[in-house]
Parts: sequence; structure tokens; C-alpha cells
Amino acid sequence: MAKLEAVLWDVDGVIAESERDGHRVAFNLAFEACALPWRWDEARYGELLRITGGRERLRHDMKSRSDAPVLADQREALVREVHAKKNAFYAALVQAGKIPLREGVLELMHECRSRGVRMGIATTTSRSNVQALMQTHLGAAWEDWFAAVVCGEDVRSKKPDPEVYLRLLSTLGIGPLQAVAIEDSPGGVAAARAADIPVVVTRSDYFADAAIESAIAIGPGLHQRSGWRPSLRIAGGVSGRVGLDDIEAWCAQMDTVSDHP
Ligand code: XBP
Repeated sequence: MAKLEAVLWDVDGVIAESERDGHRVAFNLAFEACALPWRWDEARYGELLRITGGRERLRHDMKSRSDAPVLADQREALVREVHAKKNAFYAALVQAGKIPLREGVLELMHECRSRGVRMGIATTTSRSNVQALMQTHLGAAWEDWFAAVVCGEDVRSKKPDPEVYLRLLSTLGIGPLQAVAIEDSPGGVAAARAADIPVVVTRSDYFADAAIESAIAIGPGLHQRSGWRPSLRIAGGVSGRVGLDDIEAWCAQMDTVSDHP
């Protein structure tokens, strides 16, 4: 394993639990604003998360709705209208403080900055959603924190395709073994692995029970040292959380673990 040059962050599920109380709620508000009777409850949204990308998710759901427009251009216009409204509602929810960062995220970001480990964002979500979330939590200069930000509109194929990660590596000018990705979903892990990048998995609400293949570590979150595979020393480390030394140790060890809860 080469020296760790960059930490590559997934957004939804890793930086914040933004799906159930963020994107899902915002979609339902958008349906209402478009006078549509459709609503996604928590369970249905969990099923739909298999489809990455908000517009793609909506298109998929419309296939099973008899009251969706029949003509392709009308259907696509409705997808675009609902999605634009959804992103506006999502930004408002974020700005109202409804979507906190996951515990341990800000601390690891500060540590990367202070130790000169560059950071990148690798997400299938829209740039406007990343902007709303990061600006709310990191301030107006949030982009200075990241050496590269690759979002849904920057790629032709979204995760599980590796394109988002390959673009990050090329922008950063590093090889896959000089980086580590932090992911929560099987699709995100597959995308990073297909780019040969080692992956640390922080379990999220919607993917708590999903089968994960070939991560270098799987655990409950960056805020705690217990519950990780490979295990961490419970005592020690930086302030009871997962830090860069731990991630570098997992990278050096390079055991791959899988989890089929
Ligand atoms: C998560 C997603 C996104 C969001 C919605 O992406 O699948 O589609 O649910 O985003 P990631 P948009 O885990 O890669 O951050 O509506 O903007 O597509």
C-alpha cells in the first residue's frame, strides 16, 4: 500500500443520513407541490434506493403508476419538474438544520486538513444538494476543503459504475492505492472497488443489513471504535473515534472483509 494521499467521501449515507428525512421528505413535498397523489413511505423509499440518482429513481417508480403520463416526453418533463422542486425542498430542509453531519465526519475532515491528506467527494447526487449540505455545515468556503468534487451531472454513468471514482483519481493525479473511499451502500462499494480503490464502510440506516463485499473495514460509524471489522483497539486512537492512523493501518493490512448480515 502506497502512502495515503486522499480520502474520498460518498455523501448520502456517509457524510449525512440524508435520505429518509431529506431526499424522501423533499420528494413527497415535490409530489404535493405538483398536485400528484404519490407519496413514498420509509419502506418504499428504502426499496427505491437500489436505483441510484433521484431522477432515475422517479422514472423507475413511474413505470408502476397507472396515473403517470403515457407519452415519453410528457413523462420526462414531469420527472424534471418534480426533481427540480425536490432539490429546492431538500436545500431548504438542510438549511433549516434537519440534516446534521454524521458523528465523527467533521473530526476526520479536520484531521485530513491538518495532516495534508487531500479530500474528494464522489457522489451520484446533484451538485446543488452537495452545495447545500456542505455550505450549511462547513461554511461558504467549503469547496476549499476538497481537492475535487464529482457529482451526478459530471458523469455519464452513476454508481455502481466506477466513472465517478476514476474521474476523482485522474483529477487528483493519484493511483487507486493512494486513496481510500468511505461508502455505505453496496452500489457505492462496487463503484469504488471497480476502480480498485480500497473501501471503508460506515453502515447507514438504509443499508444496515445490506451485503457488502470486499471492504478493508466495515463498522457502525466514524464516531466509535467498537463494532469494527477488522477490530480496532477499543482504548487509544484519537478521542474514541476512527482517525487517519486507523484508516492507514487498515490500508496497510489490506485484509478484505465481507458482511452478509
Ligand atoms: C445517493 C443517491 C442520490 C440521492 C438523490 O448518492 O442515490 O440519488 O438519493 O440525489 P450518493 P439526486 O450515496 O452517491 O451520495 O436527486 O440529486 O439525484
